[in-house]
Amino acid sequence: MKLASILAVAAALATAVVAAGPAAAQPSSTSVIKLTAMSQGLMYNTKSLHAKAGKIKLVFTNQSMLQHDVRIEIGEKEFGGTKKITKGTTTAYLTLKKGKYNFYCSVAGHEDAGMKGTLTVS
Ligand SMILES: [Cu+2]
Repeated sequence: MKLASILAVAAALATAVVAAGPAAAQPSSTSVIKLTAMSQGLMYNTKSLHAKAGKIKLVFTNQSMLQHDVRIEIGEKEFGGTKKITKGTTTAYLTLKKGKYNFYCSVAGHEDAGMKGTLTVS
């Protein structure tokens, strides 16, 4: 093989290596929503949450010594939510389509006391 041919092959190989380089990082499509139950009173820190349709990470912080959770529903249809916790943070994953959902605390009496709001998924 002549030197010119060897160089041509080497150049082709170098190009191939560059082209095969590391794949672009997958963009994360999970939207994160955060909700906090206040330390005093039966209330969350907001009445309205927004998320993008698809996979949703729900991060719930309970600042109270009282037990709370967050459940997601439309009417009486449940779409999931967190477990009940006292002071601390817990995470739940949901997969939701576009729509208007209600979030609420499932501990007896808490929803009626005001622990509820609207989750808009768009
Ligand atoms: Cu509660």
